[in-house]
This record gives sequence, C-alpha cells and structure tokens, in this order.
Amino acid sequence: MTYTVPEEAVRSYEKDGFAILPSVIDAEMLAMLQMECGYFIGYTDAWMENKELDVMGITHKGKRYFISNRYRKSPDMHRFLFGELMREITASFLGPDAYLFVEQWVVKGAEQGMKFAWHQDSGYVKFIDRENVHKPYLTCWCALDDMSAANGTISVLPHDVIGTRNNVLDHVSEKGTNDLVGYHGDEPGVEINVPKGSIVVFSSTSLHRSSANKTDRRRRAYLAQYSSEPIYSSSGKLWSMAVPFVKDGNVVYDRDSDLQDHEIERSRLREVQRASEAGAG
Ligand SMILES: O=C(O)CCC(=O)C(=O)O
Repeated sequence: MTYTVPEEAVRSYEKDGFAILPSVIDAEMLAMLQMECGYFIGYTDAWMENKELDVMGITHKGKRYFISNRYRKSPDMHRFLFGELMREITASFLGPDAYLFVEQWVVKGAEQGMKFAWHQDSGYVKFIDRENVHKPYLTCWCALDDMSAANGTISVLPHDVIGTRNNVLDHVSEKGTNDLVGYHGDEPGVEINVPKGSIVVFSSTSLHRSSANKTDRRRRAYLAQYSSEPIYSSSGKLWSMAVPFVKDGNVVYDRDSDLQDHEIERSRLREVQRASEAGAG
C-alpha cells in the first residue's frame, strides 16, 4: 500500500521545523537497511583497524559512527533513497524538485555509544564555509531500532523556542568529541521515542542532539538528506552531492547514469591527483 504523508505532519513541520512519521518503512526495506548498516559498520571498523585509527572526525571506533555517501557501493540502497516512500516525503516537505544531498549511517555502540551535541545540520556547512548561503534542506532521520532516551535517541528543538527558522547559528567545535555545538542553553527539546521503521523529518536549521546509548545493543539510524536545488560552496564548488531524484514531481533518478557519472567524476579526480603529484615531484 502506498503511504500518504498526513496534512497534520506537514503543518507540524511548517510550524516547528520537524514532524514524526511513525512506522512508515515497510518490513522488507527495514531489514535491507539493517543488513546494509551492518556491512558498512564492519567495513569501517576493519578500515580504521588497518590504519590504527580510533577517531576519524566525529567517528569514534566502537562508540559512534558517521558513515556518509556510500550508497553507490550497495546493490540495494538506491531502492530506498530513490523509492516511492522518499518521493512522497520529499514532495510533501520539500516541494516538486528533490536532489539527494547527503546519506549517512549514524550508529552508537552498545554501552559506550556517545551522545551527540546540539547542532543544526546547516551549521556544519556554515562552520566550514562561513559565507555559504543555501535554502534549508530536509533531513529524514530513519530509526532502524526502537528509539528511546536509553539507547540514544534524538531530541529536536521546535523553531520558535530560540528562533531557528531560516537562521543558521554559529557553531563551535567541542574538544575531545569534535562535535560542532550550536546551542549551550537548558531547553530540553522534544525527545523522540519511536518504534523502528519510523522517520523523523526536520529542517536543516532545526537544532537537534542525541543522548548516549546505555543499552547492551547497538543503536542504528540512517539519515537521508534532500535539497530542492544543488548546494554550492561560496567559491562555487558543489557541496557534497546533488543526485537528481525528482523533477517537477516526476522521479528522474536513473541508477545506470548515476553510477556512470560517478565513475567518470572519480577518474577525473584521479587524473587531477596524478597530475598534481607529478607536478609536486
Ligand atoms: O542519530 C543521531 O544520533 C543524530 C545524528 C545527527 O544529528 C546528524 O547526523 O546530524
């Protein structure tokens, strides 16, 4: 059965900057996401072990993982990212055009899964590129496990609490975790307790954070972020990705050309790197 986003959820999103869509991922898709998640965590662990790394940016081995933009390596992820559910969600919250901007696994290890500080997703863009101006984009936070305060769920601060609608705050880097922090106040926000298979959508200017995982099981989430237009850095370079998904309400994603374009881009980058290494030598 196809899913329709309730009007009430769209109204919540417009008012507060976020909305909860309970149990919208079907069982087959959820099982696929859970299995792919296991693969990417295993791969990342092995890679970090090989490089003798315990920390890589905001990823801390065994404790907290952020694994981004790997969907092309999976035979199945495209079915979720560019499928009917995400088409309906992006059409309801973003409009008739949608590009995949970022996709990311966020996993907290059992018993030692670290918290993640208050931030806006757009705050990460602004921290690196102060002059950057972009339309707020849409984050779809997908619960792959039942989520509660005990296992490190997220809390979201409604826009009106401190005025985050279309407002990107300055973020500071936190020593030790490398988290960027956009809010240091006492507001608790709305804690999200949802069953696995639920999606929380929020705007890239919505402040959110997550608690530590104190349970004896991993806590798995998957984030898919979509923009209504490609996002460029202030110097004109494409920021992250802009994979065409929906144009004027019609799905335009084509996996073959996505893989092919990506391969062409990768070989172009390899060429540039070889040329610069030859120049440096
Ligand atoms: O799942 C979480 O712990 C939060 C992830 C998050 O806030 C993010 O990646 O921006």
